[in-house]
Amino acid sequence: MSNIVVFGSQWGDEGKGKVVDMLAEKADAIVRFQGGNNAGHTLVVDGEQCILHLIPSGILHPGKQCLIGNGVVLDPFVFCMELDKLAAKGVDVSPSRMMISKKTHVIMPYHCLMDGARESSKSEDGKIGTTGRGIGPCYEDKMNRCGIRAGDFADPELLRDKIGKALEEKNVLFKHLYGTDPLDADAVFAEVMPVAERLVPYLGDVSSAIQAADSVLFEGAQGTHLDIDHGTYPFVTSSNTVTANAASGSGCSPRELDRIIAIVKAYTTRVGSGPFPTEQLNADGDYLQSQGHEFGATTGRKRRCGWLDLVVLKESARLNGPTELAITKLDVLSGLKEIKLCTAYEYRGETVFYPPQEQNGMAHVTPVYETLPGWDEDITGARSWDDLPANAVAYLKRIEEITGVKIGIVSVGPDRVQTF
Ligand code: 2SA
Ligand code: GDP
Ligand code: MG
Repeated sequence: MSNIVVFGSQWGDEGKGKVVDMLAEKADAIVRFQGGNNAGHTLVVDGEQCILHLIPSGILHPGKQCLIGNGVVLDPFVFCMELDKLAAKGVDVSPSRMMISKKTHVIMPYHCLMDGARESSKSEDGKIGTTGRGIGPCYEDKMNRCGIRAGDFADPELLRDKIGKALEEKNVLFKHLYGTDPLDADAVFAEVMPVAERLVPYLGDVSSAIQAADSVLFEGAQGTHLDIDHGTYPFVTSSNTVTANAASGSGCSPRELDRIIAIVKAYTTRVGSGPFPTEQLNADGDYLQSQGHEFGATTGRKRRCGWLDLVVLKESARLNGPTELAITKLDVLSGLKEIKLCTAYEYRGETVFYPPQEQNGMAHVTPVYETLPGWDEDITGARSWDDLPANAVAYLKRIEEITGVKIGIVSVGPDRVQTF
């Protein structure tokens, strides 16, 4: 088997976790390469649900190596909690099968406070709607070259020194801009040290581990339109979510990426603020939300819902170069009389086929729809194309036709086996 990248082609929550879990059976190693515990990746095996935030979605397959790449931002408290939860279920989470890159940046308690303080200080229409997990502030420190890396956990003296330096500037902001109490470096150090010590045995060279494996699964988080460069800026996350980052976020060459799977939810959802051209603030949106159980897997927020947007998908195809599409949640569309597909936008008097690149351009487009007939049948038991109603097949074929990318995987329910 070759190396595979799995990425989200919309605004996240396309069902990446399920697909990664399914493909992990044939991989040697599964690696997260960006984002942090803002992610919520849901796996369902034999009817039992497991939501992972940091640990790669291959963990339920015994013996597979799970790697956290340098491009991730890791909250050590959440990592330890996730370890404990999995261990309690009898899953092996020992360092023999799990590794954190020494270069991975660490989300510190002050990053979470900063995330919350920033959001609270913004006006309603300026709020990003972050998950509040300290993701943005941690990436800021990385870019500002004052971040704490997982490797620093093995050197308490260095760690204490870096916490002190980081707080010099942050405490000014806390005190004078956000009106909160400044933090004491010794107290932060004392709070972090127990989890830091627990993480030391997991530290390693992820880049070399990838090189040594025969087949690696790269697990993307969030989605292409939340990408810091290519998403609906500023309503984006703080990392590159596109496939190119699978290489730099884990320490391998782009030439190692063989197969690229775009995860596409059969409709669109978005959680948090920002433009969403095909959003349906009506009975159709409510139907998708309730049938799809669309709630944030990390924060529990209700997800916004709307029709499938092929302009968004075509842009994702252009940016990520998928070799195939995996269509998920097709079953959720059952029962709709008609299904709409957005094929273009009207923007400033013109018909456009790619998202406008001006800030807020996406907030001023009008979707152009094609309407297809729906189907009534319950398709959760379908295990091949032949089991699908003709209208469901026609819907999928139209997606292939417009995106120009073949469908390789279809998912018709949350369980690992509800796939063909
Ligand atoms: P952040 O916290 O700085 O990354 O937030 C910035 C924006 O990115 C969005 N974002 C997400 N969107 C969809 N799913 C995500 N994961 C969770 C899930 C979300 C949840 O699996 O459902 O539980 O709310 C995710 N993570 C970040 C976020 O909503 C902001 O718009
Ligand atoms: P991720 O972040 O991309 O891994 O996706 P999430 O786990 O946040 O959200 C996807 C949700 O849809 C989860 O609750 C999954 O269990 C569920 N899911 C995945 N595939 C399917 C499917 O084909 N049908 C249905 N009904 N649910 C699915
Ligand atoms: Mg999710």
